[in-house]
Amino acid sequence: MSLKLGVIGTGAIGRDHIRRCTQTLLNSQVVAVTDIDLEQAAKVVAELKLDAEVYPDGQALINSPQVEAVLVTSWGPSHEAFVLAAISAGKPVFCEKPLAVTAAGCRHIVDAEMAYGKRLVQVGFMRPYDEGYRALKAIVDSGQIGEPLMLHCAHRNPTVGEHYKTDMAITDTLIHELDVLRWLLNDDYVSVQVVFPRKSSKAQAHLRDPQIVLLETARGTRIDVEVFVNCQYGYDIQCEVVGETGIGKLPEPSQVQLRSGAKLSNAILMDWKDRFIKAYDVELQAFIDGVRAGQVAGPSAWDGFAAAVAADACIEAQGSGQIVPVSLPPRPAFYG
Ligand code: NAI
Ligand code: ISE
Repeated sequence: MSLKLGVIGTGAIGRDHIRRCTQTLLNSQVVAVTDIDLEQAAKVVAELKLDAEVYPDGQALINSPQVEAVLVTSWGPSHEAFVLAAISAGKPVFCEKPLAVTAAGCRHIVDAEMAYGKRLVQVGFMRPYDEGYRALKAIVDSGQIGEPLMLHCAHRNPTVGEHYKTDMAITDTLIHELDVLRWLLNDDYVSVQVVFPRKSSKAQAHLRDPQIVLLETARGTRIDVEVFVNCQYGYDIQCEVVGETGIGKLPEPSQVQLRSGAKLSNAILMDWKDRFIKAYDVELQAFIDGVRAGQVAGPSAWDGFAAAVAADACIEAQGSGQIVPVSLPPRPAFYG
């Protein structure tokens, strides 16, 4: 039997996840959708030829007996309330990042899930499902490059809209690195600092871009992440791990190498949807399979909380320019 899904938010990623659940993945069916823009929700149902009902709001969708599991793909500030409502209804919920926009919001979800007594929440951190990051982690875990000492990373977008503010470089963009690098190193952050290089003339007037985030982990590994969201040339994710005896680097997405017009070139992707397309497929299939098997796994509410604690410290560091401690409480046994 297919898992009956309800989707809250039919914007860019909501639509993309609905498409993959109905056209690419196995054992799922989208039976319910909603959006604050109900016309848009209805349009998505028509365009993707779904046999799905449009619900008036997220709460009604979560409470519907037709819906067995929920995908939350609305704007970040609405996530906390929808995830808490799904937990109250005892329904598994896949929530896009960020789990909540503050660490306090994520903590509410962690507490509610622990009180429920069983994992219901998977956070949409897809990079741990990416083949390249998995291959890099296998190298780090094998000890082949010795202990990781330093990481040099970059998260670059061609451009962003006027709505994008300086703090979103942390909550919307860096949040992926805050999750995947903890997972890659099996370590937690203890401090952060944010420095601002010369501003790009291509950046929006109100936006400080680029930024460099400096992280230190409990084992003393130092990480620099360049966040540059108006780099113009492409969507480019870089991660290099410098170990004691060698260096491991995230592979480039596979592209045809082109010899033409007296040039040797590789295309660079422009869109995050294409860069991580397989990882999104694998993470959502894992959620569907996990729910059907009665065991939700993957990035947990605790991982969402840990990333948010570091994100809160980064926002403080953006304002102060100082080194800010990251104080993550011990992981509860509930989260393994
Ligand atoms: P978007 O703006 O294209 O779509 C969001 C949709 O949610 C809009 O249609 C909006 O009307 C709807 N919405 C907002 N509040 C709502 C509410 N209370 N109830 C119902 N619908 C509501 O945004 P996008 O890019 O699709 O992002 C959505 C979420 O997914 C964000 O949290 C974002 O950070 C995350 N995201 C994650 C990605 C990833 O790589 N894992 C990639 C892109 C987005
Ligand atoms: C977007 O919201 C995402 O989550 C993408 O994965 C990210 O790389 C991009 O920079 C964000 O805007």
